[in-house]
Amino acid sequence: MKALRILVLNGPNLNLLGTREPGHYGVQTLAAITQELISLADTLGVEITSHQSNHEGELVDFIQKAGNDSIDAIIINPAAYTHTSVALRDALLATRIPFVEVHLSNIHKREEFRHRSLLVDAAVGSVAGFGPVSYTMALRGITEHLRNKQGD
Ligand code: CA2
Repeated sequence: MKALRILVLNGPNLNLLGTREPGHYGVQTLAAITQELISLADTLGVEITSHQSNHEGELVDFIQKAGNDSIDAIIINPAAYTHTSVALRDALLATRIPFVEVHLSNIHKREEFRHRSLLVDAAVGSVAGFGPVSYTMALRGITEHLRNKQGD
C-alpha cells in the first residue's frame, strides 16, 4: 500500500524557536522538532515534508500545492495566524485535506485573544500545550485516523 503523505506547516516566528522565550516555547529548535517528527514518521511508515514561513500568502501557497500533490493530511502550527487568518481557513477548506492544528503552548491559558482559533472547528483535531510533543501526538493521531479511514 502507498505510504501516507503528510505535510507539516509552521507559521510566523517559529523559526526563532530555541533562541528566545523558552518559558512559552521551550528550548528545542524547529530543526530539532522536525528531526524528531521525521524519525517518528519513519517508524510509523509515513512520509513527511515540512515548511516554515513568516508569510501568510506563502502558507496559503503551500496549502494549495498540497491539494495538487495528493497530500493525505496537514499538520499545521499557524502561530499568530491561528487567531487572525481567514485566508488560511479558506485555503484549508478549499483543499479539503484533513488537518490537525498544533500549538506548543496551551493557548487557552494565555491571553484572551489567543483563545480563539479561526481554523480549529474545521480540523480533525487539535493538540496544544505539550511543547514539541504536541507535534508527535498530532502525527500519531492523524496517522491512526487516516489508517482507520483506509480500512472503511
Ligand atoms: O503555542 C504555539 O505554538 C503558538 O502557535 C505560537 C505562536 C503564538 O502566536 C500562538 O498564539 C501560539 C507564536 C510563535 C512565536 O514563536 C517564537 C519562538 C521563539 C521566540 C519568539 C517567538
